[in-house]
Amino acid sequence: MEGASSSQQGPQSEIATFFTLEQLNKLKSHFEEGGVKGVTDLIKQKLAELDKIELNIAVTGESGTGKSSFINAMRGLRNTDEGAAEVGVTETTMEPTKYPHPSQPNVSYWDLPGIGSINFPAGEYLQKMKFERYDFFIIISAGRFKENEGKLAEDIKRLEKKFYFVRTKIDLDFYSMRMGGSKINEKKMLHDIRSECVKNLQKTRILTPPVFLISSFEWDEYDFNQLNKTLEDNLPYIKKSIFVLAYANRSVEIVQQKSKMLQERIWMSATISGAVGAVPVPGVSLACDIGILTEEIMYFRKCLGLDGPSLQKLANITNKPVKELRAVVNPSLLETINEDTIARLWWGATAVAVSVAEVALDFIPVIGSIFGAVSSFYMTRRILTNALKDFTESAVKVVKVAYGID
Ligand SMILES: Nc1nc2c(ncn2[C@@H]2O[C@H](COP(=O)(O)OP(=O)(O)O)[C@@H](O)[C@H]2O)c(=O)[nH]1
Ligand SMILES: [Mg+2]
Repeated sequence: MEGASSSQQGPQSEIATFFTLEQLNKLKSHFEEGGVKGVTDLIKQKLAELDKIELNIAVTGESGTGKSSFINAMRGLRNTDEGAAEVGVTETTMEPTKYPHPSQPNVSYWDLPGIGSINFPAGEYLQKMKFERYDFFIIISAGRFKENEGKLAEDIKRLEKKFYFVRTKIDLDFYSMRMGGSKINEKKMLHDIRSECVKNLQKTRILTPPVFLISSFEWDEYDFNQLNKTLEDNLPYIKKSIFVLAYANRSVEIVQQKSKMLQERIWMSATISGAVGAVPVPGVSLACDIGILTEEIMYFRKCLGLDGPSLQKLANITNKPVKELRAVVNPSLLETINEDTIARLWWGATAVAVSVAEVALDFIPVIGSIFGAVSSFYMTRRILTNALKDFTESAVKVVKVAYGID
């Protein structure tokens, strides 16, 4: 796939962590020279950097093709939800409009006016849209892709950005076919639509256009998951992490994927915990930075969709009373997170097996052995790991109830 693979920033060249190999080596040498202090500063820097990382996704296509609906779907919103982009309106602005993700505001979708609706030459379109702002482009059509859309992709490629073609409203194709009395061979129909899209685009210099067939109303059908997976796989690791954490809880796999991403932050929080603001937590024999703990735990809750607004959104999407979803969550996880919660849930008490993923990161044993078993590093990691486990378990139950999975 051309759009996807050209000028790849190479997630493979980075090991699967927030740090590059080079940065990990730097951490090691800093530790050897400056001890814990040197390492702590580097990690604080990295956490601050992670907070600032942005992902900006451009969505372009003519009015009526389903851009607004797509932008809503990608943000886990139905068209009628609060914060949703307005649907079914003719665009009046020639400026890109920004739509931040409701719970991951660093992830934004930008609604760009279609290239056909604009009065200046195609070559200027991307300049006018401030192309450098975007991590990649999604080119939308509800029918055949046209020559100017293929040309646009050529320009995007020339500017060393990635692009993906999304053909929306596939559900309508099936509906019409059914209404017309034809017997449906789903596979063949998708194959035919795809071939036609590809054939039209191949009239330009894009020889292997990445085309995805979707319905913005059916997030589990057609190529919706494949599109997300492809976008994810083509992002550098740090951006991938916020893209993944922004997923709506559509499946058990997604919950587990998010949980794994969150797991990777734990050792960083643990390393900086204990330096300042350490207070004894009831039921935990060691002082921990309660500020770091509660902040991180609340972040887990939000990312795993167990905060109030996220649960409500999932209830809306799946037509389930929110009460039914809340009923399968450990009630303490829904309350205010503080020292009492941590003590009550025994997060500090049970031993935690260090995950294979953590051991694989060869920096961890270094840090682990320095701080030793009786340190706030160890204790913070233990509490956060246990907390994450409980939130993940509850989130899995919620998804199963919401989507009726056994
Ligand atoms: N059936 C179906 N309708 C869609 C889909 N996407 C958008 N629509 C409808 O198409 C119309 C235009 O959608 P909108 O998102 O406003 O398109 P925009 O003008 O490109 O932003 C609205 O009536 C939507 O409800 C889809 O995937 N399936
Ligand atoms: Mg619109």
